[in-house]
Amino acid sequence: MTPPRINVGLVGAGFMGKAHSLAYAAMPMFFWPPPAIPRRRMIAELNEELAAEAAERFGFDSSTGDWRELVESDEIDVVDISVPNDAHPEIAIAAARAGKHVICEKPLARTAEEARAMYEAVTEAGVVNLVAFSYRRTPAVEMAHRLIAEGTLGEIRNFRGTYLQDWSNDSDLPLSWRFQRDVAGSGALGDIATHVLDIARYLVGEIAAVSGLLRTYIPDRPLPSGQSDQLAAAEKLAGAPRGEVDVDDEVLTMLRFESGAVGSLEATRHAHGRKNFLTFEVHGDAGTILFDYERRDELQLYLASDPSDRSGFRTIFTGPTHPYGAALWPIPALGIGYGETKIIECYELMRAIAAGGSASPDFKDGYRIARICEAIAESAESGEWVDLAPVAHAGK
Ligand code: SOE
Repeated sequence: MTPPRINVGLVGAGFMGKAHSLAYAAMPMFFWPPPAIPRRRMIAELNEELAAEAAERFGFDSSTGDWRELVESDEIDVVDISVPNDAHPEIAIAAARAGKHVICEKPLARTAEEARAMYEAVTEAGVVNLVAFSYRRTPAVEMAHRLIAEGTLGEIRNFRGTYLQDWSNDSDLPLSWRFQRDVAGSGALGDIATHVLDIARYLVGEIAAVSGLLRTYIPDRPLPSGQSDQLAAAEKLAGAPRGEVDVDDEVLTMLRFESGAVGSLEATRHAHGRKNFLTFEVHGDAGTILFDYERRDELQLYLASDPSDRSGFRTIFTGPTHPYGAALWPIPALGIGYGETKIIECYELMRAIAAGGSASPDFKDGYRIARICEAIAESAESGEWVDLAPVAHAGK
């Protein structure tokens, strides 16, 4: 059977554009025969010149300086949104209305209201939709999901998650879009805590209530050059003028799950020494698992049933016998990278499209996570717990 070709239109050629382009090119090399072969058909960027260069670099057949041309093109089957958060709703809703399947980088949107409109548009159009929370694709994380689903840990009691980075510590780092509410929607909350929320929901289930805390450590930053030159000229200021940081640098929250389990989550981009420290620890009444993304080929498992004189955490190195392992590398602990998690994400997207099915996490998940984030911010403001009502199905 010749796998179907699926024409991809990618909007954005930055950090995520690179990761997604790699995934479209490499996926069939790993998953053969693939459910479908993604074709890098068209790429869009801010202008024709940037787009043409990106097409050359990332191997796309054509390019445009206007994402609307890409969304409207009959040649495109799936639209990939890899641009800053404020552009997600307009592109996703236009793509859905044009009958295109949609993959969107996380967080889905700046607000729950925007995320809801995106969820409704893809539901109405009946297109496949996926939010790019790719850390759950790590084989060790998928193995954790399998162990929990099989009951190996027994009844789940507690989820403890972290996502710690330190790249924001330099107070002279410019005021990029990630520090501006207008563009990003929030700071560490939307940018990295959402990754942990996705994994918490995937491993333990739906979150029913939160009690949050937010902090901003660096209240202002130098304006990016374009803006600073105009301002400096206008105000004849010595040195770079600074702009206000109106988002959080750190978020902590307690969690209550619908299952009765409890949990906690911490995320910051200000933890000196922590680079991409996404971790979780899950306690059940029969055992515990630990995962640390900085040691992503490993999963730590403790079983309470082990005899006391030989009980302890065992290290499971992921390899060919683990989730997605047969398609990846033939030797355990050979080293899974960020690229492979995006390749697996691409495989799942193509599988859903080829089967006419649905992908996960989808826009409903993205909307739910946006609501959880708003509840955390609301709770941080009031100092009270905030309950979350179940998500009503779109269109209802
Ligand atoms: C920055 O914090 C960032 O690039 C996030 O935006 C990504 O989602 C994460 O995967 C790596 O760190």
